[in-house]
Amino acid sequence: VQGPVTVTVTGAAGQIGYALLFRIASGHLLGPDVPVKLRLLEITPALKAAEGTAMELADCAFPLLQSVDISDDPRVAFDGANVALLVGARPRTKGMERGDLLEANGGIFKPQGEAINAVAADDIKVLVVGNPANTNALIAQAHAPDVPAERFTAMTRLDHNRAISQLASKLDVPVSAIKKLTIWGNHSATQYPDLYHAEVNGKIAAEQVDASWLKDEFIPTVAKRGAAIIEARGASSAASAANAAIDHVYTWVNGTPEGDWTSAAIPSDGSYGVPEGLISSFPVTAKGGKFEIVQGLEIDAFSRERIDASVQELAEERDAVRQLGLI
Ligand code: NAX
Repeated sequence: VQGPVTVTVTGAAGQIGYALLFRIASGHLLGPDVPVKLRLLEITPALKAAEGTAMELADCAFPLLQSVDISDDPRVAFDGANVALLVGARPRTKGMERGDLLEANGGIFKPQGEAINAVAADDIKVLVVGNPANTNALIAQAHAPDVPAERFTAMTRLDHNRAISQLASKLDVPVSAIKKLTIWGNHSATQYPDLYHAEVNGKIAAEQVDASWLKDEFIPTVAKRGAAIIEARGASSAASAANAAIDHVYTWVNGTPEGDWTSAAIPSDGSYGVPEGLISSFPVTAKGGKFEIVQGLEIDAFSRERIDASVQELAEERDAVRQLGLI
């Protein structure tokens, strides 16, 4: 029997937080036998709302949930954390330039990185969900020099799951028939969902769809799905984002199945021409609590162009935060 795992969730009173916490507490993040201690980090004005969520968590009487603590101080909230889900971020508001957005998020992810460095457990694993997720992860990582760089990751699992679902629906197959899908690059509109290595019942997906569907429908539908959800729901993706965060961490801790891989934004080691250090999405396997980039895939000209465009955007974001002194 494993001891309790301390999980810190930032932005805990937000809509993703509300969809996420109950699933963590019921054992979906780590497994059905792993007790959990929750730490919720919120900004001061949202502490009361976080208390309300904590009351509801108590009312679920989850057998695995050992404690819930709430704080507005990162040094308290990340103390002893084994897993950190960085969900709270500063959204882009009207008239905000990219520089303003990056700077505002620097004000959040720099102190959080410092606190993780100072007080988190030695085995801390960090998933950044709050946008711009890849670059926010880079900022946090830059301020946690004592934590191995590969422990900082950003979420493209929602894009991955969206792509699987779109493909399954197009080919009228169950989602379980689809393997080896990859999201490359940034969690943004430039992301590249790759069907040239994905398999449907063991056959290459790109060979089973029209080239025009792949290029003109599939890729933009996946990339713009977030906007379509906002249009329909009147609010951004919450339960599906929480579900993807659960999937990301569960896979990281418990491994990928044989014969399959997943997508996660992790620090590049230079693979596939992605500059070392950029936190970019790759095809990854997980084993023994570590992600590894799938090696040796052939990249055709169509894919190369799209991967390069998204990676270029990541490099520009990195340069912008560097100029702002955030990394
Ligand atoms: P909400 O606005 O509902 O909640 C955000 C919460 O974060 C708020 O309660 C706020 O008080 C809190 N917060 C702000 N600054 C904080 C700080 N310094 N410390 C702790 N908490 C802080 O947003 P929600 O819909 O939950 O989305 C959260 C983030 O996820 C956004 O940045 C959003 O863009 C991002 N998303 C990322 C996705 C991905 O695939 N990577 C998809 C879904 C989502 O859009």
